[in-house]
Amino acid sequence: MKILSTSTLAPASALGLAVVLVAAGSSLASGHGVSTPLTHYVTFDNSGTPPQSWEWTVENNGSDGFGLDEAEFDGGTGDAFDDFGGFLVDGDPYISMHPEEDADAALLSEDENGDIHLEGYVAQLSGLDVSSTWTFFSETPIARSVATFTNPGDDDVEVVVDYIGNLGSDGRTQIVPGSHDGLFVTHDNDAGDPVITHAVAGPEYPAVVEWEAGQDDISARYPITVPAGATVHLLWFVEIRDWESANADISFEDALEVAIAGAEERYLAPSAALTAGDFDLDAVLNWSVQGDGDGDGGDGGGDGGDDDDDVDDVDDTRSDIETIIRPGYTG
Ligand SMILES: [Ca+2]
Ligand SMILES: [Ca+2]
Ligand SMILES: [Ca+2]
Ligand SMILES: [Ca+2]
Repeated sequence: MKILSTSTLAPASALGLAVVLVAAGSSLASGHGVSTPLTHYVTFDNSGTPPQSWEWTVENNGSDGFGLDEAEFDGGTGDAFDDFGGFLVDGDPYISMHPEEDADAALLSEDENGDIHLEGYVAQLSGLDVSSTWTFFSETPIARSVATFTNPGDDDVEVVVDYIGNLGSDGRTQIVPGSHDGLFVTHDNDAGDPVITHAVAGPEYPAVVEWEAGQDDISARYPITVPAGATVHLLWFVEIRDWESANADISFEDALEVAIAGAEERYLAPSAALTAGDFDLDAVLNWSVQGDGDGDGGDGGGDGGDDDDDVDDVDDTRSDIETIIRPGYTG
């Protein structure tokens, strides 16, 4: 059972899971997105064992784009981010604005799994129709963003997309590389912020990671080509992990170890559950997620189950992907 509220944290349900949405003036309709103003708070309250609740805050972060303002565990570690996970197209931030009201807003919906989606409104950037959808999973503190680029024109369009963000770990930031450069874990060296898993590209799309201790900015760069008339996507995951709190009986060191192991398990080949959504998996440029599972579970939007045959229109652009993560990004 999901409990929705526009004001305060709802009590945990008998089934142990509740989700609370806090956004002034918003309401939630099942099956259809409803426009909601930003800043938007998405809180999941899981009263399982151990009980845990966490909150994501989403907004238009100015020059850092439509992304996370913050994420934290109730009664646990906090300050995961200081504006994070937005993206730039040729240097211009993607911002979600209500088309008529010219105000910060996004479309809010909840799916049958209790996962929450915040779909940004389309903006025109570099000749492309650009949007972004954030998904917050109800079972695990994982956020996914899917950027969508549609080329309405008659000529191919080449752009550079920068996924950017700043971490709450500030000057204590440490990075632990995963098995490939699109996968890594960041932490604040035992100072009280959540351990964060970042997945910015699949193993088939090796990234160049550069990092210096003490830098808390992340940027991953994707030069992409959007063929005339085509739609392509970039996909990113970020996961927060609590440690040594009232609801997390795990040491910092163990949390870090679990985060690294979990990163390999979850994001080398993301599951159908993690990639479900109303977008074409075959058109994802920075991950090989088509053919995931048995071929029909990877797309909850109903248009991905039969797409394994039509990858040709975007496959050529994949070789253009080069991911660079560099410290010291200043926006
Ligand atoms: Ca902010
Ligand atoms: Ca913060
Ligand atoms: Ca901090
Ligand atoms: Ca910071």
